[in-house]
Amino acid sequence: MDIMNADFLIELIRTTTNMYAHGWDERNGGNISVLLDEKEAGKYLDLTNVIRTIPTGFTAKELDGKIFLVTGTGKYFKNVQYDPAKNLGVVRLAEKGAKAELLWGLTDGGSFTSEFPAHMMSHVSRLAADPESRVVMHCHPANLLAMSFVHSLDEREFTRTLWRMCTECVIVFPDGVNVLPWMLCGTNEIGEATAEKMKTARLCVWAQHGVYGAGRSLDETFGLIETAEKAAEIYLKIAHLPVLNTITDGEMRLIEKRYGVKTREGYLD
Ligand code: 2HA
Ligand code: ZN
Repeated sequence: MDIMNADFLIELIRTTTNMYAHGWDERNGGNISVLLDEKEAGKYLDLTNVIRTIPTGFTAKELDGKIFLVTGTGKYFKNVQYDPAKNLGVVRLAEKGAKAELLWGLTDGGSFTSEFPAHMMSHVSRLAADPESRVVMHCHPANLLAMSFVHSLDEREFTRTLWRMCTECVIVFPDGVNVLPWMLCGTNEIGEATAEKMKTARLCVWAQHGVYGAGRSLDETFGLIETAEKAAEIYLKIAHLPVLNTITDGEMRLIEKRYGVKTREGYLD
Protein backbone atom coordinates (compact mmCIF):
# COMPACT_ATOMS: atom_id res chain seq x y z
CA MET A 1 0.00 0.00 0.00
CA ASP A 2 1.11 3.56 -0.71
CA ILE A 3 2.51 5.17 2.44
CA MET A 4 0.99 8.49 1.30
CA ASN A 5 -2.37 6.92 2.31
CA ALA A 6 -1.16 5.88 5.77
CA ASP A 7 -3.07 7.55 8.60
CA PHE A 8 0.16 8.10 10.55
CA LEU A 9 1.71 10.02 7.66
CA ILE A 10 -1.41 12.04 6.83
CA GLU A 11 -1.80 13.01 10.50
CA LEU A 12 1.83 14.11 10.80
CA ILE A 13 1.58 16.20 7.62
CA ARG A 14 -1.57 17.89 8.93
CA THR A 15 0.02 18.45 12.35
CA THR A 16 3.23 20.06 11.05
CA THR A 17 1.17 22.28 8.73
CA ASN A 18 -1.09 23.32 11.60
CA MET A 19 1.83 23.96 13.96
CA TYR A 20 3.46 26.21 11.35
CA ALA A 21 0.16 28.06 10.94
CA HIS A 22 0.10 28.63 14.71
CA GLY A 23 3.52 30.31 14.49
CA TRP A 24 5.12 27.67 16.67
CA ASP A 25 7.70 26.50 14.12
CA GLU A 26 9.52 29.33 12.38
CA ARG A 27 12.16 28.31 9.81
CA ASN A 28 13.42 24.84 10.85
CA GLY A 29 12.13 25.18 14.41
CA GLY A 30 10.45 22.23 16.06
CA ASN A 31 10.53 18.47 15.66
CA ILE A 32 8.18 15.53 16.17
CA SER A 33 8.62 11.80 16.63
CA VAL A 34 5.83 9.21 16.55
CA LEU A 35 6.26 5.61 17.69
CA LEU A 36 4.68 3.41 14.99
CA ASP A 37 3.08 0.03 15.39
CA GLU A 38 5.33 -2.45 13.56
CA LYS A 39 2.40 -4.21 11.90
CA GLU A 40 0.92 -0.90 10.74
CA ALA A 41 4.28 0.30 9.34
CA GLY A 42 4.72 -3.09 7.65
CA LYS A 43 1.55 -2.54 5.62
CA TYR A 44 3.29 0.29 3.79
CA LEU A 45 7.01 -0.48 4.03
CA ASP A 46 9.28 -3.45 3.39
CA LEU A 47 10.77 -3.65 6.87
CA THR A 48 13.68 -5.80 5.61
CA ASN A 49 14.84 -3.04 3.25
CA VAL A 50 17.22 -0.73 5.13
CA ILE A 51 18.05 2.26 2.89
CA ARG A 52 20.97 3.43 5.06
CA THR A 53 22.10 3.36 8.66
CA ILE A 54 22.65 6.53 10.73
CA PRO A 55 24.57 6.49 14.06
CA THR A 56 22.59 8.09 16.90
CA GLY A 57 25.38 8.90 19.37
CA PHE A 58 23.48 7.40 22.32
CA THR A 59 22.00 4.13 23.51
CA ALA A 60 18.43 3.41 24.56
CA LYS A 61 18.10 -0.33 24.89
CA GLU A 62 14.38 -0.03 25.73
CA LEU A 63 13.74 1.20 22.18
CA ASP A 64 15.67 -1.49 20.34
CA GLY A 65 13.73 -2.52 17.22
CA LYS A 66 11.12 0.22 17.64
CA ILE A 67 10.05 2.19 14.56
CA PHE A 68 9.57 5.97 14.58
CA LEU A 69 8.23 8.49 12.10
CA VAL A 70 10.35 11.62 12.60
CA THR A 71 10.89 15.09 11.18
CA GLY A 72 14.26 15.73 9.52
CA THR A 73 17.05 17.99 10.73
CA GLY A 74 17.07 21.43 9.13
CA LYS A 75 13.67 20.83 7.55
CA TYR A 76 10.89 23.43 7.62
CA PHE A 77 7.48 22.41 9.00
CA LYS A 78 5.84 24.65 6.40
CA ASN A 79 7.33 22.52 3.62
CA VAL A 80 6.40 19.06 4.94
CA GLN A 81 3.06 18.99 3.10
CA TYR A 82 4.71 19.68 -0.26
CA ASP A 83 7.40 16.98 -0.01
CA PRO A 84 6.83 14.59 2.90
CA ALA A 85 9.42 12.08 1.69
CA LYS A 86 12.20 14.68 1.76
CA ASN A 87 11.25 16.30 5.07
CA LEU A 88 10.29 13.22 7.10
CA GLY A 89 11.77 9.80 7.73
CA VAL A 90 10.83 6.41 9.15
CA VAL A 91 13.66 4.89 11.19
CA ARG A 92 14.06 1.73 13.25
CA LEU A 93 16.42 1.74 16.19
CA ALA A 94 19.00 -1.03 16.24
CA GLU A 95 22.03 -2.09 18.30
CA LYS A 96 20.43 -0.91 21.57
CA GLY A 97 19.54 2.43 20.00
CA ALA A 98 23.07 3.24 18.84
CA LYS A 99 22.00 3.06 15.21
CA ALA A 100 18.93 4.16 13.29
CA GLU A 101 18.01 2.22 10.16
CA LEU A 102 16.29 4.40 7.58
CA LEU A 103 13.26 2.59 6.14
CA TRP A 104 11.64 5.49 4.26
CA GLY A 105 12.06 9.21 3.52
CA LEU A 106 14.87 11.73 4.08
CA THR A 107 15.30 11.39 0.31
CA ASP A 108 17.84 14.20 0.01
CA GLY A 109 20.33 12.26 2.14
CA GLY A 110 19.42 14.15 5.31
CA SER A 111 19.18 12.95 8.87
CA PHE A 112 16.57 12.84 11.62
CA THR A 113 15.98 15.87 13.86
CA SER A 114 18.94 17.31 15.78
CA GLU A 115 16.88 16.74 18.91
CA PHE A 116 16.73 12.98 18.34
CA PRO A 117 18.35 12.21 21.73
CA ALA A 118 15.75 14.28 23.63
CA HIS A 119 12.97 12.63 21.65
CA MET A 120 14.12 9.04 22.08
CA MET A 121 15.06 9.42 25.76
CA SER A 122 11.69 11.11 26.39
CA HIS A 123 9.89 8.20 24.72
CA VAL A 124 11.64 5.85 27.18
CA SER A 125 10.40 7.96 30.13
CA ARG A 126 6.86 8.35 28.83
CA LEU A 127 6.46 4.68 27.88
CA ALA A 128 7.49 3.72 31.41
CA ALA A 129 4.82 6.08 32.78
CA ASP A 130 2.17 5.20 30.17
CA PRO A 131 2.55 2.17 27.85
CA GLU A 132 0.17 3.87 25.38
CA SER A 133 2.35 6.95 24.94
CA ARG A 134 3.35 7.41 21.25
CA VAL A 135 4.21 11.03 20.48
CA VAL A 136 6.94 13.49 21.47
CA MET A 137 6.56 17.02 20.09
CA HIS A 138 8.85 20.04 20.36
CA CYS A 139 8.11 23.59 19.17
CA HIS A 140 8.70 27.28 19.92
CA PRO A 141 5.36 28.84 20.92
CA ALA A 142 5.86 32.55 21.64
CA ASN A 143 3.89 32.92 24.87
CA LEU A 144 5.39 30.02 26.83
CA LEU A 145 8.78 31.18 25.63
CA ALA A 146 8.10 34.78 26.68
CA MET A 147 6.80 33.59 30.04
CA SER A 148 10.11 31.82 30.69
CA PHE A 149 11.80 35.27 30.73
CA VAL A 150 9.53 36.95 33.23
CA HIS A 151 8.13 34.22 35.49
CA SER A 152 9.88 32.16 38.16
CA LEU A 153 11.06 28.84 36.71
CA ASP A 154 10.02 27.01 39.87
CA GLU A 155 7.91 24.18 38.47
CA ARG A 156 5.18 24.33 41.07
CA GLU A 157 4.85 28.11 40.69
CA PHE A 158 4.99 27.93 36.88
CA THR A 159 2.31 25.22 36.84
CA ARG A 160 0.05 26.98 39.32
CA THR A 161 0.18 30.21 37.31
CA LEU A 162 -0.84 28.36 34.13
CA TRP A 163 -3.58 26.40 35.92
CA ARG A 164 -5.12 29.67 37.12
CA MET A 165 -5.28 31.19 33.63
CA CYS A 166 -8.10 29.01 32.22
CA THR A 167 -10.51 26.71 34.03
CA GLU A 168 -9.70 23.73 31.79
CA CYS A 169 -5.92 23.79 32.29
CA VAL A 170 -6.06 21.69 35.43
CA ILE A 171 -8.13 19.10 33.54
CA VAL A 172 -5.84 19.04 30.48
CA PHE A 173 -2.53 18.94 32.36
CA PRO A 174 -3.16 17.87 35.99
CA ASP A 175 0.40 16.49 36.01
CA GLY A 176 1.67 20.06 35.58
CA VAL A 177 4.49 21.60 33.58
CA ASN A 178 8.12 20.86 34.29
CA VAL A 179 10.82 23.39 33.45
CA LEU A 180 14.43 23.07 32.35
CA PRO A 181 16.63 26.13 32.76
CA TRP A 182 18.47 27.20 29.58
CA MET A 183 20.72 24.43 28.27
CA LEU A 184 22.55 23.85 25.01
CA CYS A 185 20.09 22.17 22.63
CA GLY A 186 20.74 19.21 20.33
CA THR A 187 22.92 17.40 22.90
CA ASN A 188 22.63 14.12 24.80
CA GLU A 189 22.82 16.19 28.03
CA ILE A 190 19.62 18.13 27.29
CA GLY A 191 18.12 14.84 26.11
CA GLU A 192 18.83 13.18 29.44
CA ALA A 193 17.61 16.21 31.40
CA THR A 194 14.40 16.36 29.35
CA ALA A 195 13.78 12.63 29.79
CA GLU A 196 14.20 13.02 33.55
CA LYS A 197 11.55 15.79 33.52
CA MET A 198 9.29 13.65 31.32
CA LYS A 199 9.06 11.04 34.06
CA THR A 200 6.71 13.25 36.09
CA ALA A 201 4.85 15.37 33.50
CA ARG A 202 3.92 15.35 29.81
CA LEU A 203 4.97 18.97 29.36
CA CYS A 204 8.45 20.40 29.79
CA VAL A 205 9.32 24.01 29.05
CA TRP A 206 12.83 24.65 27.80
CA ALA A 207 13.45 28.14 29.18
CA GLN A 208 14.21 30.74 26.51
CA HIS A 209 13.77 28.08 23.82
CA GLY A 210 10.40 26.31 23.63
CA VAL A 211 8.44 23.38 24.95
CA TYR A 212 8.25 19.57 24.82
CA GLY A 213 4.96 17.73 24.94
CA ALA A 214 4.16 14.02 24.95
CA GLY A 215 0.98 12.05 24.48
CA ARG A 216 -0.88 9.08 23.04
CA SER A 217 -1.69 10.75 19.73
CA LEU A 218 -0.68 13.76 17.66
CA ASP A 219 -4.05 15.38 18.36
CA GLU A 220 -3.75 14.92 22.10
CA THR A 221 -0.16 16.18 22.21
CA PHE A 222 -0.97 19.18 20.03
CA GLY A 223 -3.92 19.96 22.31
CA LEU A 224 -1.74 19.74 25.39
CA ILE A 225 0.74 22.31 24.06
CA GLU A 226 -2.09 24.42 22.65
CA THR A 227 -3.77 24.62 26.07
CA ALA A 228 -0.58 25.53 27.96
CA GLU A 229 0.32 28.09 25.29
CA LYS A 230 -3.14 29.68 25.53
CA ALA A 231 -2.74 29.93 29.30
CA ALA A 232 0.68 31.56 28.87
CA GLU A 233 -0.88 34.06 26.45
CA ILE A 234 -3.49 35.03 29.02
CA TYR A 235 -0.81 35.32 31.70
CA LEU A 236 1.13 37.76 29.53
CA LYS A 237 -2.04 39.78 28.89
CA ILE A 238 -2.67 40.25 32.63
CA ALA A 239 0.80 40.04 34.20
CA HIS A 240 1.24 43.83 34.21
CA LEU A 241 -2.33 44.58 35.38
CA PRO A 242 -3.81 44.51 38.89
CA VAL A 243 -5.52 41.11 39.25
CA LEU A 244 -8.96 41.45 40.86
CA ASN A 245 -10.24 37.88 40.44
CA THR A 246 -8.71 34.44 40.18
CA ILE A 247 -9.40 30.70 40.32
CA THR A 248 -8.72 29.59 43.88
CA ASP A 249 -7.17 26.30 44.98
CA GLY A 250 -10.53 25.37 46.49
CA GLU A 251 -12.19 25.89 43.11
CA MET A 252 -9.54 23.77 41.42
CA ARG A 253 -10.32 21.03 43.95
CA LEU A 254 -13.95 21.20 42.76
CA ILE A 255 -12.81 20.77 39.14
CA GLU A 256 -10.62 17.86 40.21
CA LYS A 257 -13.59 16.10 41.83
CA ARG A 258 -16.13 16.87 39.09
CA TYR A 259 -13.85 15.77 36.23
CA GLY A 260 -12.11 12.87 37.94
CA VAL A 261 -8.56 14.18 37.51
CA LYS A 262 -5.76 13.93 40.03
CA THR A 263 -3.53 16.98 40.31
CA ARG A 264 0.15 16.59 40.95
CA GLU A 265 0.82 15.79 44.60
CA GLY A 266 1.49 18.94 46.63
CA TYR A 267 0.70 21.38 43.81
CA LEU A 268 -2.59 22.64 45.27
CA ASP A 269 -2.70 24.18 48.74
O1 2HA B 1 15.90 23.08 14.84
O2 2HA B 1 13.82 23.31 17.31
O3 2HA B 1 15.64 22.67 19.08
C1 2HA B 1 14.91 22.43 15.49
C2 2HA B 1 14.83 22.83 16.88
C3 2HA B 1 15.99 22.62 17.75
ZN1 ZN C 1 13.85 23.99 19.31
